[in-house]
Amino acid sequence: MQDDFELLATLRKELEEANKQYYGLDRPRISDAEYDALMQELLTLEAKHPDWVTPDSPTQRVGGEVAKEYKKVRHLEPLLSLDNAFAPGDLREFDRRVRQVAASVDYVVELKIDGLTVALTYEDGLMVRGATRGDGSVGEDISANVKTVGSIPLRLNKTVPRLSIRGEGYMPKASFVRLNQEREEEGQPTFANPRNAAAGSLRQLNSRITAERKLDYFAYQVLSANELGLHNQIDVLTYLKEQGFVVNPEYKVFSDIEEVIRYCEKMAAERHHFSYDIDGLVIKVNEFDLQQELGFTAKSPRWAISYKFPAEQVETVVEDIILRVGRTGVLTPTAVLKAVLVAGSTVSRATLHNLDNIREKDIRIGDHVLLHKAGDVIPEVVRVLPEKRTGEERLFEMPDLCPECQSPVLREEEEVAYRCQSIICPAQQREGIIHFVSRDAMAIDGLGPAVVQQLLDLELIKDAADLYSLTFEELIPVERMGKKSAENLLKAIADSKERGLAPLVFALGIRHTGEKAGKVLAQTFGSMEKLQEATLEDLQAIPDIGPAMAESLVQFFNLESTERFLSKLRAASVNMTAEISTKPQIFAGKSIVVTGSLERWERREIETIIEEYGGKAASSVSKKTAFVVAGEKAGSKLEKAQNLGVHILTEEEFEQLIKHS
Ligand code: 3BD
Repeated sequence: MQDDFELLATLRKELEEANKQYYGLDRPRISDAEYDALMQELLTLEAKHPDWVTPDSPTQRVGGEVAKEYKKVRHLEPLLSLDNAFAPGDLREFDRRVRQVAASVDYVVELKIDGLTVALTYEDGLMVRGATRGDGSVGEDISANVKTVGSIPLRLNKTVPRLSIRGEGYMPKASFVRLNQEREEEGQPTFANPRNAAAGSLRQLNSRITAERKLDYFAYQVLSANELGLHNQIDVLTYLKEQGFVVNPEYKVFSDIEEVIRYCEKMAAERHHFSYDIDGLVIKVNEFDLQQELGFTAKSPRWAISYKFPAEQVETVVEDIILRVGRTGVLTPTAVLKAVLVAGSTVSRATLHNLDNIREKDIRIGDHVLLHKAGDVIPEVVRVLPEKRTGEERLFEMPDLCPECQSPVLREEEEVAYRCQSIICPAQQREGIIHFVSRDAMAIDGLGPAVVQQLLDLELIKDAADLYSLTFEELIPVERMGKKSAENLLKAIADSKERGLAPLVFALGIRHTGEKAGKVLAQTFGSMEKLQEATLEDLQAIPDIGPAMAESLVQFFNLESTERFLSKLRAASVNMTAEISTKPQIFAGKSIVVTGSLERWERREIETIIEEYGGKAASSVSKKTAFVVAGEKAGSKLEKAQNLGVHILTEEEFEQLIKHS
């Protein structure tokens, strides 16, 4: 009992620490896989002792609560709107009105994140509610979903009786791109931009889906800030950071509107460089006293204004519509465009998603269209310019046969996608191999789409399993493959054999079975054999596995081609077990830093050893470092360890330690 309780506390601390590092400036010291393993352990422990579950436990972030509908909640204070400025002149006008009240003024300029307002309430230091904006007075209670957002603290660093926060929930561009890719592969409709994707995710009735969507949050407002001894917006941002919120770091203070304008223009030019969408900046009078004096119009403060970037849309011509065949056989229509510059890069292709989208927007070959980038990344046709039609434009039709293998193409019920029905379609096989080697799957570096295509063309491989029998001599004739890159590629292929079961299950590209599912299945079954033997009932009994996924898993493992493929992997001694370390966990909970050049091990090897024995291989020395292993020519890290009084081991000493454990 006592042991369990101590373990529980340790696990929570580690997870909270990792989470803080992830959202703070530090690089996380533990990997995603280690994070998942700790989380799993904590979940198991809490299942054993349900009365130990607290509202701020990291497990409360994994989601799982399924609501039928959202409760309405009245905001303590209504959410305000903002006046818009579209040109420097509008900002000078705003400044003039402010200066009628005060001769000197400081402005805080913040990026305007293109997400959605989320209001948070904390009581006695704990998050008790998250709500959407709604109509400004009444929003929806989305607490279960908000808890899955890692950058929102479940507990404040300093307890106060009550705290109301406002900020912007958003989806980073990378998450958006990935989500849409997955949805396109699955034949589901895609989101138009990260804001819609974030809104859709936050309004999920099943909070586990929200948890998978990787949302983020920037806080910018505190209600009743005066009562907390805060006197201006800079105080607010500082306070929010102290309390554990993430504040967008790009804010600046200026006392001259011309400086504000210059900063706005600078940010407008750099708007595409951020990892999240911004649609402008917000300019706020810093001092609360002056804010109060300026007051409000009907619904927006006179002390703040938003400077909106013009929407970036450019005109171009759809020269052709071609089809791309994806890994799951989905045919995605793509527009071939007259090349244009948009949102910082030249674009000559745009996904048209599916036939419904083409028909809805009535896009025809030869049309003049307006183009933008969804989430600043994905080129997309906004609308057609019908006034520019000549009558020469041609309607696009889905073919009856796959353009790559001439097998029948069918649209499945309740799907927007058309799929090639063949299971031996070369395009599907190529895309399947590209997926197999991708970063979250088998992580084989140096094997891009072009090389995969060549390996197929040269008949060096027929499927991904053939990669494991490639030789150096075979690789040399591949275009642009030097000796060094051939060696590196072979090493990467060999290394991938030890990726373990979870990435391998994901790499197989089973329908509905994503990266997360790979982890769950690996955790549950421990080996490919066990997973292959699982019945539909076994799979449906797993909380994270939905009926569609269970169905497609059984189908997949019943295929003779699956058995053949897995046998080839087995023959190549690809590890098909979930790694369970058999080593004594002597470094459990310890953070160890390796520095200098070593004689006995490669850097990666010693780090693996540390992890096998339960420790964390950290990159920087702090008071929390258990010890440092120092090799030849160790520099500043060794010095820091000496200064902090951290224990220092030689390579020999480290070796003795593990030998005698
Ligand atoms: C941001 C109001 C004030 C507290 C009112 C000054 C209008 C969306 O990054 N500050 C920000 C951001 C939004 C803000 C304020 N600071 N209001 C701010 C904001 N850094 N996006 N907004 N909003 C939030 C809105 N949203 C939907 C419909 C109508 N208005």
